Amino acid sequence: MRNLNTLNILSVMLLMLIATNACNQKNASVIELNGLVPLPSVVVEIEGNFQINGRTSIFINSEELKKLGDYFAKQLGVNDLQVADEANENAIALAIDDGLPAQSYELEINTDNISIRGGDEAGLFYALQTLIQLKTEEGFPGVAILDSPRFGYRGMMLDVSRHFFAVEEIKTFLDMMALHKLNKFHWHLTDDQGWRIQIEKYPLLTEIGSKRKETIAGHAKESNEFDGIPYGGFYTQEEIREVISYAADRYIEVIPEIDMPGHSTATLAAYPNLSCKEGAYEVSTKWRVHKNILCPTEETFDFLQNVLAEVIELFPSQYIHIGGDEAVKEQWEGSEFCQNVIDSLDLKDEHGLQSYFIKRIEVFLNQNGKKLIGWDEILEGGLSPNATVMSWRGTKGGTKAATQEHDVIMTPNSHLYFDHYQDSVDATKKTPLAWGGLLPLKKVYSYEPMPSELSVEQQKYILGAQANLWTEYVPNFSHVQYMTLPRMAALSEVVWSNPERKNWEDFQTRLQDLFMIYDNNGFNYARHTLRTSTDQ
Ligand code: TNX
Repeated sequence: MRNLNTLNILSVMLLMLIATNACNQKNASVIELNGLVPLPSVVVEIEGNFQINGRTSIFINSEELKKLGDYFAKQLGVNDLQVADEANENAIALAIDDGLPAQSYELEINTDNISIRGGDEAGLFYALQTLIQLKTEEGFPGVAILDSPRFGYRGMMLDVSRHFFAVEEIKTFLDMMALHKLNKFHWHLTDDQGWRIQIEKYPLLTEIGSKRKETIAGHAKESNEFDGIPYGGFYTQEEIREVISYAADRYIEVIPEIDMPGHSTATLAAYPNLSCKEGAYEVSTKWRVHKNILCPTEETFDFLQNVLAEVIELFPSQYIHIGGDEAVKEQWEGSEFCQNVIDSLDLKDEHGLQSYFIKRIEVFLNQNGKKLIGWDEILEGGLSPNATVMSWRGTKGGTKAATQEHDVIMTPNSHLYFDHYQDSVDATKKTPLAWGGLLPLKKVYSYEPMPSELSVEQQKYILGAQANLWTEYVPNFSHVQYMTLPRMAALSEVVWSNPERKNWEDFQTRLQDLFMIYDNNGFNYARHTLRTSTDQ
C-alpha cells in the first residue's frame, strides 16, 4: 500500500528544475518522450515504465471524483474504479490537492503507479490529456510533470451560421479542444446567413431565420453565381443542453454569441418589425458585411431581452457574447427615429447610439448575473462599464481596453483567424478556397498575446486568447478540422506554455507525435502544413 500523501514529486521536480536550469538545457527530456503539446511547465524523466494490465485500478480519494474517475477508466481502458485514501500497486491514483493552483496538475509515472494531483478537477482532466499523449505501445514512460496554464482563457470560436454543423460534429470539435487543453468554446450562433438557436418565444427565428434559399458559389469578392440549393439547420434547446453538458465533462465553458445590432439579416427576415427601414428581408445568401441593422426601438429591446432571457436560462456560462461587430450605421443615419434618439439622449453620433444600445444590453445581462463580451467595435463611442473586449482587428483595441481597466481576450485577425489560408493564397497551388490572408502554422506559433506596452498592473486584464473559425468557405466538418488542425496545436502552446520555452523546431518534432493521435481519433488535419511552414 502506498500513501498518496507521501508523494514527493514536487521535491524531485524542484531538484531537477534547478539541475536543468544549471545546465541551461531546454526541455531536453521532452524530445525523448512522446511529444507533448502544449509543452508542460516542467518535465523530468524517471526510470521505469508503467503498464496497464488486468490488475490495474483507478483510485479516487473522494466520491466527488467518481464521474471523472469513470471518464479516466473509459479513456485508458481500465475496468476497476475504487474510492480510497490509499492506492494499491498498479494503481492510477487521482486526488485533488488544494495547495495547487486551479487547472494545474502534478503527474508522476513510475513502474508501480501513476499518481496524479490536480488543483481542481480541470487539472486532473488536463493530466489525463497528457497521459493520452504520453502513451506508447510499451505503456507510459516514467516521468514527473508539473504543469499549469499560462492563461485562464484559452478559446476557440466556431461560426455555425454561415455553415451549420450537427451536434455530433460540435462534440468532436469539443474533443479536439480538450486534447489541446483549451477551455472556452465561443459558439457563433447567429448571423446574416442563418439563426441557429431555438428560441421558444420567437419560433420564426428558426422557422424562417434558419433557412436560406441558396448559397453563393465561389469567392464572394468575384462571384455572382449561386448554387440553387436550399440550406438550413438549427439546434433545439435540448440539443444545446446536450452540447453544454458534453463540454462541461471536458471542463469547457460554452459561450454563446447572439450578434447585434448588425449581422442581423436572418433576425430581420423573421421579424422585419425590428428594422429601421421598411422592406422585405430574406436570410442572406452571400458573404461579406451587410447593411441591415436592428433599430434601437423599445420593441427591439423587448425582443432582445426575451431572447437573452432564454439564452441566459440555457447557458451556465458567466459570459454572453453580444457581437457588436461590423454594424454599418447607414440605416441609422437615414432613420428619423434614430436621429431623434441621438438628439434626445444627447449622443454624439451613430457610434454613440451603438454604445447606448450595448450599454442597455449590458445592464440587462449584469442584472441577470452575466458578463458581456463584445467584439472590439464596442470601444467606439465609449465602452460599457463592465464589458470584456474581444480584440479582432489586430491587438490595438485590446491594448486600449486593458489601459481602461477592462478585461480583454486577444483574437487578432493577423495571427488567430483560422479561416485564412494555411500555405498559399496562390490559386494555382490548389489549396482549398478560403477567406483570404495567409496564416501559416509558424505564424500562429509565433503569436504573443501579452502586449509589451502594458504595465504589470494592466497585464492582468489580458485574460487570454482565442482563435476563430469563420465558415463562409468551410462547407463541411471535415473541412472545419482541416482548417483547425494543426493550427489549434500552435494556439494551445501560445495560451498554455511558458513563452520562454517556446521553440518552433522542437514544436514541429512534438507535432509529429500529435499527428498520430489525430489519426487515432480520425481527425482530418492539414498534414502538409508542417513542411510548408518550415519553408516559410
Ligand atoms: C469579420 S471578425 C467578421 C466575420 C467574418 C470574418 C471573416 C468579426 C467580428 N466579424 O463576420 O466572417 O471577418 O474573416
